[in-house]
Amino acid sequence: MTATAATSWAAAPVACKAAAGSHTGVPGTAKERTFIACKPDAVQRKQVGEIIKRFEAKGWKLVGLKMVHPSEAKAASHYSDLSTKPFFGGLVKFFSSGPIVAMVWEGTNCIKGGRMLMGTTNPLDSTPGSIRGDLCVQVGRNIIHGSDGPESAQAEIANWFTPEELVEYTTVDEQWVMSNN
Ligand code: IDP
Ligand code: MG
Repeated sequence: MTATAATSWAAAPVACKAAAGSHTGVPGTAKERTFIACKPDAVQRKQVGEIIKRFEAKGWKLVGLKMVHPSEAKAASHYSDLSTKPFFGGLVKFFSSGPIVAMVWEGTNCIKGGRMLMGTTNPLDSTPGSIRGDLCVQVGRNIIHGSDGPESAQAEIANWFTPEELVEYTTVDEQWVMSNN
């Protein structure tokens, strides 16, 4: 029997510590962060893995994740900018109707790019290939939330995650995703 040499990757340490500085990210840089949530319909329809797969495949990095069953008050505060809309009551009831998967993703252009991956608010207008374009048909059941700009990203990350709940680490493929010529 031939002895197998120890592989260097197996022993390679992975840096993993609480994010230094602001845990809400630095918009416009590779440290940009966005808040993404799989809504209650995504959890019930078992589309959480599909959503995560698409963000991973793009090249962004998952730096925070938890399952939460939001209270009505939490749902209302998350959607407070829509409080005057006629659908606000239904939206709050729906968003607090079951568990969601709350996440923070990190990487270049993840706020705007994340919105493009999601597709437009109304799935009937969402491009095929986008998450909403491929997986849903109803605006009130559009399975995913994503921050719509740098300010909302920072506010939403702070509203859902403490600094201790987010991690800073390096993945082995990062140079292949991030390098340029
Ligand atoms: P977004 O999720 O694409 O950012 P927003 O305008 O922020 O869209 O609206 C938040 C959520 O409210 C939407 O994702 C959708 O589920 C719901 N919503 C938006 N417009 C309507 C509507 O006209 N009827 C019912 N629900 C709506
Ligand atoms: Mg929005």
